[in-house]
Amino acid sequence: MLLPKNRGFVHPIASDITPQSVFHTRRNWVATMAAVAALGPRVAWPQTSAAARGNALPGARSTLPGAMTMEKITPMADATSYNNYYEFGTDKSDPAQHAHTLKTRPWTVTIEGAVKKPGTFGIDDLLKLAPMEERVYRLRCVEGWSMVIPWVGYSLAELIRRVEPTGNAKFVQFVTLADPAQMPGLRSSVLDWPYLEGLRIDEAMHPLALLAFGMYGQVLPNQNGAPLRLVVPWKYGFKSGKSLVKIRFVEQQPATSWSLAAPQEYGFYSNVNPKVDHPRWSQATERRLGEGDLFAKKRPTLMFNGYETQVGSMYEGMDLAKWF
Ligand SMILES: Nc1nc2c(c(=O)[nH]1)N[C@H]1C(S)=C(S)[C@@H](COP(=O)(O)O)O[C@H]1N2
Ligand SMILES: [Mo]
Repeated sequence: MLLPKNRGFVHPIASDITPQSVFHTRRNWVATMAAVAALGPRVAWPQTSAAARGNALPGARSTLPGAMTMEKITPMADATSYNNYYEFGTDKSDPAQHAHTLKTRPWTVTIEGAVKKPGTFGIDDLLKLAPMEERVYRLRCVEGWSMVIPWVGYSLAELIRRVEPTGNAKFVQFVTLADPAQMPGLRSSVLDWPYLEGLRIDEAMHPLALLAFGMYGQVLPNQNGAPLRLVVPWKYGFKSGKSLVKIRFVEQQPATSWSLAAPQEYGFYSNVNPKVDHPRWSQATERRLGEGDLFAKKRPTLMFNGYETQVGSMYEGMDLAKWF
């Protein structure tokens, strides 16, 4: 593993992060409830003007255990305007403001390393690789906010099986786009670019690990990781790399951008765990985007973000305080 470099990076402290409840008003509430009521028992989400502009990308409702929480879906306007995509700036409003410069066609994803069938795949072929499913997942950022999103995509395992990993493929590294011409945030050295993430091979093969192409029935907005991203719902949000361009199968635990920037704060595993606090933020509770005002009660954070039944066995015998 590479040695971490100290670049004097200081992640914003909790009080520096504008609570989303202040960032947005409750303007979406009435529209949300009206839309939910109108659509009946099927998965429903607020239809906003932003929603109306996107290109449709429907998915069949997933039957995978854990893939359909009954919790209230976060308004699309909140999920698309308050998020992290550091290649477009470090403020929560930067991705929505600046990600329009991202060009999502042509787009390829290169698969390399310990696989029998390496290659470069075009985005339109990847879209046809497996049937699109709609999965409603919680995603929790280590900063303490969470959301419930109807993603559209298929299990990353569908792609992995087709490239036939060899016995040396113990880990998977994800490399995302780093093009200074499209991404103003690359001028900052806040992270090592390209943004790197990684999973152990069994985690990457877990059916809940989603290769997402859309959300809310539409292709992904740029700020949410177009044209394709990972969604690993039992891990902190930063494990879900956006705008993937390369997937590498490797024998050793790969480098990841957040661990390189601050290894004492961001471990390789980063499973959501209310009992293991981040050095500067409690992980015991969370605020749900789009829900209530500043004084709204926080929700308790669940072990593995509520996916313990599905993923817990992968970590049996591991000291999760050590392997955080
Ligand atoms: N390429 C890239 N991917 C990224 C990030 C990033 O800065 N760059 N931020 C991560 C973090 S910290 C979170 S919480 C989620 C946010 O995802 P969202 O847009 O669905 O809210 O994206 C993750 N993926
Ligand atoms: Mo995050």
